[in-house]
Amino acid sequence: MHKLQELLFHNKALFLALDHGLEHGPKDFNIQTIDPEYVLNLALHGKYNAIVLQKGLAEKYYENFRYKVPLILKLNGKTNLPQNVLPYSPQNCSVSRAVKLGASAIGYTIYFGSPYETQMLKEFSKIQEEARDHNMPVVVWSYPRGPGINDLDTDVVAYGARASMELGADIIKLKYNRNLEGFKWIVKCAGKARVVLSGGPKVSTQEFLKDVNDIISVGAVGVAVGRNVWQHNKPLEMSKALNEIIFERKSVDYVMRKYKL
Ligand code: FBP
Repeated sequence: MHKLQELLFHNKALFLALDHGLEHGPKDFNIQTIDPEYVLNLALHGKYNAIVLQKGLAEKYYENFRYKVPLILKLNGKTNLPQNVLPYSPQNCSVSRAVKLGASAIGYTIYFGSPYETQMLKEFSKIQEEARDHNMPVVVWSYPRGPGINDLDTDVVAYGARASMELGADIIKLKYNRNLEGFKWIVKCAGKARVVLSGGPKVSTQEFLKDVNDIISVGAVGVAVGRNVWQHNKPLEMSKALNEIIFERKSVDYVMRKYKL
């Protein structure tokens, strides 16, 4: 059984996200992480369930990792240049292209509550059905966003989780507002879809590992993380620590001591 399919049975997930060049621009990277091969090697040696890439990175860098690290191909994306702050993330790749590139799952961001929601839901419904035809899991970046939306309000996050599940997501990537009771409800709202934490901007090691540990304790299956790992000064140790917290349920104190984080 494929590693990513396995996760749907074992309920544990550790994904490494590398789509920031498009979403945020190269400012998130340093001289090492600007090289996608460096981050792909981290995904391999850090034993991630999958790497998240946009089409162009997959075309140019994924071939050597194809049978080693499963790929979640992101099918939409946008820049955050000042003129482009509108919450619409257009599709830039098809499911059949994702299959050709060796993807094991596809990813799509939905900005629930955005003035472009209708357009995005139309795109997504087609993608979701095509993914079903190819037997590929569907990962939704559930990011409520737009005028008047507080994307960290528990009810708003829960609405996004429920809507994603009802629209056919298998895995839902969402933000955590550090309200653990609220997160328990969010996981319930996602039903049989699995919930993974979206990493967010870099915070202290202890804060991040605690967040991961907390959300797992209330039913999330893991994390889809980018900056909190590859911006860390010990990214491999951080990956090992995450592995032990998620897959072995080791404590935060234990892994921090073990890996000198
Ligand atoms: P991080 O762990 O670095 O936050 O990555 C998760 C992610 O969803 C990326 O996949 C994506 O590029 C980025 O965050 C989008 O974040 P935002 O839209 O909040 O700027």
